Amino acid sequence: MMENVILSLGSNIGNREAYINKAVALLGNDPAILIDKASSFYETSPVGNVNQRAFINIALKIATTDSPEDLLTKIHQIELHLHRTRDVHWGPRTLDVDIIFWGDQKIKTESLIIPHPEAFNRLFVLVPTLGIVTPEFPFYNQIKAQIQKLQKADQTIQLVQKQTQSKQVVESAIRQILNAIGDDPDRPGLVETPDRVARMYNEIFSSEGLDNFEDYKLFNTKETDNSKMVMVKNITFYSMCEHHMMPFWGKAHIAYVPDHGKIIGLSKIPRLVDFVSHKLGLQEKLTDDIVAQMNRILAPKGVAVIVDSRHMCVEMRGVKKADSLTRTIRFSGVFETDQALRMAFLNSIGDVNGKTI
Ligand code: PH2
Ligand code: MG
Ligand code: MG
Repeated sequence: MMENVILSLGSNIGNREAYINKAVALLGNDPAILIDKASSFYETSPVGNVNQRAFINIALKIATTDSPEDLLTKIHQIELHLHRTRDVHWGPRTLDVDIIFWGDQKIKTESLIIPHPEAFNRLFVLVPTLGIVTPEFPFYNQIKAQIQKLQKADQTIQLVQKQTQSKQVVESAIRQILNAIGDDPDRPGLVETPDRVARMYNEIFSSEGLDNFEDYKLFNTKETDNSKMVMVKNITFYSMCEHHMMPFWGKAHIAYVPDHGKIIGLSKIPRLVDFVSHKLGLQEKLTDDIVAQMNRILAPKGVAVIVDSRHMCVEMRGVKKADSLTRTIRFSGVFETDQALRMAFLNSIGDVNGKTI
């Protein structure tokens, strides 16, 4: 039987909103889970005796055909996938998902107590929950009464205007910049510019606050030839430099030598390049990031990366060296030790001496 299940999600490490959005997306992707309603986002003071950053909390109403135990297993997988660690009890976490209510049922298993035993002591659970349940919900009155009581306690909870908030901040900042450079943000050509820039930033900085590339699939192949190099070259990227917030763009060439037959879907390598470029950075950092992510995901025998890039901050301002090219090269593992392999990589880019863009 389908029950209305209430989950509480919390995050207080890194890009908190992004972790929560990602968790909601992962839950929603599961064929046995239907997301019925998500609450607003709330910034909440940390409850418990650990000195830590404020949390972002939301409540989620889902319908599921899973048993509570099966849902809990899936939740743990999602937490793990989003780098949840359990070092400090009640300590900071990238993501915590708790099952709060399961319809009006009382459930006790080895790993679960529902309703969540702390639910009625936590404003960060009750306030978001009240926003997504109707008065028919079995615990509605109890939730409401308890919120009244707890509001006198020392827990703080503040509504975050999700999305609109950061977008509005960017828009008003762009208006200020337009004014400051001596233009008029209200003239016809500029009235829609702040909105456009804010939407563009949302797109080109979509990886801000996210440390790890997650959108990949690995395959295990029969280990036939371990020295085989896999290479994807000419991957176009566009990024923004952190010194001037000006574009740098070019091509990345990436090779790796698999270990134990572990390989990654080829289309995921360009996606990885998109991931590392969609944040403020530097070409050096972007190159290192590609190597680090490849090593983390695949633990291959070695990785080779060449990035060739043009930098607006060099060409359009300052020294104004149009057409200059910056090349960064990083080798790890067998590419460091095996000169023949290194040469094979350089030769197969098709351009050892000159530029590739
Ligand atoms: N989670 C905890 C401990 N303390 N405090 C807030 N504000 N939000 C949380 O999600 C939270 C907490 C343990 O799960
Ligand atoms: Mg919790
Ligand atoms: Mg938990």
